[in-house]
Amino acid sequence: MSNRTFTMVKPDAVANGYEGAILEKITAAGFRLVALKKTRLSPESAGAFYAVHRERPFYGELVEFMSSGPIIAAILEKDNAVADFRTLIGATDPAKADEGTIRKLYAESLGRNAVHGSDSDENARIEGDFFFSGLERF
Ligand code: DAT
Ligand code: MG
Repeated sequence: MSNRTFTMVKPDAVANGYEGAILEKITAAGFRLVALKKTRLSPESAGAFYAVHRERPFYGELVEFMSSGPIIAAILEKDNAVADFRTLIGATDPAKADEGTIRKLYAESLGRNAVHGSDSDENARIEGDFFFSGLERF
C-alpha cells in the first residue's frame, strides 16, 4: 500500500472561495503537502485526465466544468492515503456525503463536487505524474 494520493480542489470550490478552508481541512486531517500548485486545465487536458469516463453520459459536462476555471492540484502523503482521503472527502454526490466531509461542507452538486480524490494507489501515481515533475515534489 502506497502512502500517497492525489487531489484537486475543483473550479466550483476555488470560485466559491473555499480553497484555503479545504487545504486547512486536508492538513488538519494529517495529510502532508508533497506538491501543490494552482493551475487551469484546458478542455483537452481535462478530457485526458478523465479519459476513463469518456463513454459516460456526463463526460462532456465534466470536461467543460473541470476546464471552466482554476483548480488547485496536490500530492498528499499520509498512512493509508487513498482510502483515508476518500473518507475525508465523502461520497461523490454531496447529498449522500457524511456530515463533516469536504463534499458535504463545500460541494455544490454531484457534477460540481468541490474536490477530486484518487481511487487507487495506481491512479494516485498516474494522476500525480499528470501534474507534477519529480523536481516539484518535496
Ligand atoms: P469520484 O470523483 O467520487 O471518484 P467518479 O470517478 O465516479 O467520482 O466521477 C468523476 C466525477 O464525475 C465526479 O467527481 C463528478 C462527476 N460525475 C460522476 N457521476 C456523475 C453523474 N451521474 N452526473 C454528473 N456528474 C457526475
Ligand atoms: Mg473517481
